[in-house]
Amino acid sequence: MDHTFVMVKPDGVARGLIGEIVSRFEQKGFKLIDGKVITISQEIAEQHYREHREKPFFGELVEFITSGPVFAMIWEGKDAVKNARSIIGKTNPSDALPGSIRGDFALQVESNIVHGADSEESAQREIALFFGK
Ligand code: DAT
Ligand code: MG
Repeated sequence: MDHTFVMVKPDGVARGLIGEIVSRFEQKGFKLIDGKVITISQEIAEQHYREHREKPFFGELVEFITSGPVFAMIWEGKDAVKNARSIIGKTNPSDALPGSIRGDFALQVESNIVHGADSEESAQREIALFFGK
């Protein structure tokens, strides 16, 4: 079975949306393999978002993701990466369809509630980074 890495970002945790987001993954048919509340260090944040290190928003992105606790998860299911991205919705909530998590709960790209790995390779790397497995 395929696995993917997902996390509720600090804005989602602060707004009390962990249960709602977990529930949507369960309803889709995913199986929760692991999950934990953590506060991400500067070093882990920079590694996690290293593909964006040259982007103008990198500093703010790292500051945001380290600003409070996140809920990190491993989900199992068919085409896990693709199906997780689909229920999460487009990066910019303005483009995310109603019915997707970002479409229903977010307005701004800087605080779009939830992260989902974007490829098999990223999923494996992120699971190793956050769960050491
Ligand atoms: P995703 O989270 O959908 O994989 P991404 O990897 O392109 O999107 O970007 C990572 C995060 O960076 C994204 O969830 C929110 C933030 N971000 C992306 N584009 C941005 C922009 N133009 N301005 C500010 N933040 C942005
Ligand atoms: Mg991404």
